Amino acid sequence: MSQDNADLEARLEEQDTFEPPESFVEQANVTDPGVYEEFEENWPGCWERAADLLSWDEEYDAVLDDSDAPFYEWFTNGELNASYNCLDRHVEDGAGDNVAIEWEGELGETRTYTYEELLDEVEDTAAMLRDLGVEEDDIVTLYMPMIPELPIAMLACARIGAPHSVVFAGFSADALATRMNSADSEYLITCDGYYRRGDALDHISKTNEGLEGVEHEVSDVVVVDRLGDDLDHELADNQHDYDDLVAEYEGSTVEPVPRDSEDMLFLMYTSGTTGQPKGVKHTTGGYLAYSAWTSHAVLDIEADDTYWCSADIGWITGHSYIVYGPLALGTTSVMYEGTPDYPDKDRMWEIVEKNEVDIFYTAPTAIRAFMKWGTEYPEQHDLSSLRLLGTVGEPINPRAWKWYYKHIGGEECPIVDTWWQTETGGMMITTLPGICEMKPGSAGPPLPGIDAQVVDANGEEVDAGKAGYVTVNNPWPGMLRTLYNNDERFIEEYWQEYSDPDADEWVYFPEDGAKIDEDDYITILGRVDDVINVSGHRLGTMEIESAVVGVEGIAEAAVVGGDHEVKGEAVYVYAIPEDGYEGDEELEERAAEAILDSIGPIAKPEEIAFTHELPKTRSGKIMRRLLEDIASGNELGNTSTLRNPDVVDDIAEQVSND
Ligand code: 6R9
Repeated sequence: MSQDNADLEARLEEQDTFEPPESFVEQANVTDPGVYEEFEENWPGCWERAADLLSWDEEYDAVLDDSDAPFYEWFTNGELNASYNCLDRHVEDGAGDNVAIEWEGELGETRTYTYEELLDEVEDTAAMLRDLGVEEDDIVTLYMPMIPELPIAMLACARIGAPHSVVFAGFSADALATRMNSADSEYLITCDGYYRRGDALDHISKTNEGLEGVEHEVSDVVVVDRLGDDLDHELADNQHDYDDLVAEYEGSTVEPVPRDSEDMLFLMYTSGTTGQPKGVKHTTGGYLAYSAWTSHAVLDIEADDTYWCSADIGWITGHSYIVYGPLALGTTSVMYEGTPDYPDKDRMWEIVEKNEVDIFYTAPTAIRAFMKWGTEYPEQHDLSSLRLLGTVGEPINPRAWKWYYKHIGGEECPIVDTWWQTETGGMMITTLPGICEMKPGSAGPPLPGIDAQVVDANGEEVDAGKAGYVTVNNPWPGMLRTLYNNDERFIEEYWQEYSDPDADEWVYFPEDGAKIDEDDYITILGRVDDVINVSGHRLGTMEIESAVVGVEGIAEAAVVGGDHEVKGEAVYVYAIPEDGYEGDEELEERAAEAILDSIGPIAKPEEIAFTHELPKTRSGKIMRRLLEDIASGNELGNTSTLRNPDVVDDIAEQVSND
């Protein structure tokens, strides 16, 4: 390392605040620091600013109706269509030739859709769905990887007022069945397979296995052919080849259906404390306004930008910040099918250079992997087109933040560390890149109009520097409206903890721990429930536990998250064999297999340790904290409150030996 470089590294290491670069501020979408006050003084009217980014078929009467809190309604009696807002209006405005989606296939092929072309495809698919019998409010399940047919199908559903429920393609057959059953969904769009590191993966067999677990009749399954001759498969009677079928509707005109602002746009299942995934319901007006507003204010997206969010559309980040937000603003959204290290570890930077990407939004787990691979990969490419970087999904450690800032942003791009959730629909806590100073490791202040704070167990705000829990006092347009078919659980999960229903005071509890500093910057510490965050993906430990105890020969299991250098957290399983069984390799394999079958490869355990007992408190509760410390290799605290302190050493020894 040269002396200059060494000086620079040393300076960066010590620096803990960063001003937004002048060159960025000069062109930013939001630059007036008065925006915070403006939103506060004119709340909830301030949210008109978000609604104004959309085209409404029918003006709304009121911004917010809180008469049945916490079942809030936004932009009441307004009418609009999400697909119209993401497509037609740009074409009508003369921007039909602008690129909407720039797709990069894993094998190096590309597909480019202008707004006009995307609209055509969406209309054809919408006509096809309608002819299959899909009616307004029917839930259509989309079980697809990162291929253009996925956003096309989402927008086609939105066009005819059929909510979609996207199931992440990496999820298992069981996960597909659970979600289709819960949503009572009779239509499915899937694909034959897809590529991972050059290999063709079979997706249709997994789909068919999942369909066997669907309890109601599935009317139609449409299968996209991604693999061509790379996979032979037979279509069942109710299954159709997507290309053949959609070809029959080429050139169709399908008028966008005006939807009430509060009509459901989509369902998205996410993990919670108990076993069953939660069906988070998002609506048309509030969600779209909020994803567009945050794309504008935080990601600084403009129509002539090329913007790339490297998330998968199967997660909320892809919904809000690959599809709905960016397309509502008429920008070019890059979509990458594959893995960051195929064919080589510079793939991401090659895509940035080739497409002259202006804005790049990714996850800390990816940044940690880039960092591990080394600076030579980004250095092979010209990244000077970049003007803003973002991260989401989990806390980013200051070292990874600084690496991203220096080696990807060339110290010229602000970084937005955006905290939010499937349930919030869009970003909640983050700096505004044209206004705020950045503090690596801290997400920043709540966005204008978002009344978030850090409180103790009694709901009192904690002092600067003390740890507590994030809560949000005001509703916001992008919030979930309920859990599908389960209003009761909606209240229990998010509102019970800190609200005072008698006083009609409602406080949203996201179940994250945090600290706040004297400038109101919030540092997120992680989940406080039984959810772990593996590579930015939320996994319920209970779901994994129930898969493991379902294995013949396993009596009891505890699943916890342990620290992991790249993934942030990794899955650790502690299990007790039943009498007559050995905790041997075979049992370990069966446990791993059960997790793969019930959730998918993202939940692959880092370690499965067998033990004759689990550490329990005197009241019989499993001491998860202790298991987490063992998994993370931390020093173990006091174990004297345990009923069975000896077991801890046994387990720790086993884990460290592996
Ligand atoms: C968007 C998304 C939500 C959970 C959330 C929190 C964690 C997300 C974060 C972050 C620290 C950030 N999380 N962003 N933690 N800093 N910038 O990830 O949604 O999959 O529902 O996960 O992710 O723990 O509660 P989702």
